[in-house]
Amino acid sequence: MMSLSSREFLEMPITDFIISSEKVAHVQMGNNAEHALLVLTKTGYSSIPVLDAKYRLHGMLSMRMITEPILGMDHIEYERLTDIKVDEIMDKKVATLNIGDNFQRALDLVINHAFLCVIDDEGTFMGIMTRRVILKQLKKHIYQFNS
Ligand code: 2BA
Repeated sequence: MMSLSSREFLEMPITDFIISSEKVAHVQMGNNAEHALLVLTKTGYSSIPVLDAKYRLHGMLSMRMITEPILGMDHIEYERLTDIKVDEIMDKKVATLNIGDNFQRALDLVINHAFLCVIDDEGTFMGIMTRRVILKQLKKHIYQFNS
């Protein structure tokens, strides 16, 4: 990366730092909680996006949202997993970036979120921006002044 002032750094477009949608593990609206549990367990991610067939973003799903509704009084009711749809348990309030946003907005939001979903003007899911990628770029930028 060429030498950038902090202002130029913060104004960089986010487009080059997005993990594109085809590489992002996700579940689809209508999938049941058993399938979602499998995806979360097999990929190892703690939280993943919920998309529809047209790749529009609808929510976010984490392990706790799956286990919480099946916790009975004295045992875990695993058999209920197939009856629960991800759309019933997902978090619909999702922090998003627009594809046209700059690095500053990503930096502001990533303090409270491990990753941010990136959407276009039609609400189509383009991918995610992770805390790891943002910190890596921030580190590069800080070190250019110390080396
Ligand atoms: P977590 O799943 O809680 O993961 C926290 C960090 O642990 C990740 O940070 C990454 O450094 C590492 N990690 C976890 N699972 C991994 C795996 N299967 N392969 C490689 N590294 C893994 P970040 O890379 O900054 O990701 C932040 C969050 O973004 C993740 O939180 C996850 O919720 C989401 N995420 C990242 N990549 C994803 C992908 N390809 N598909 C779906 N979600 C993803």
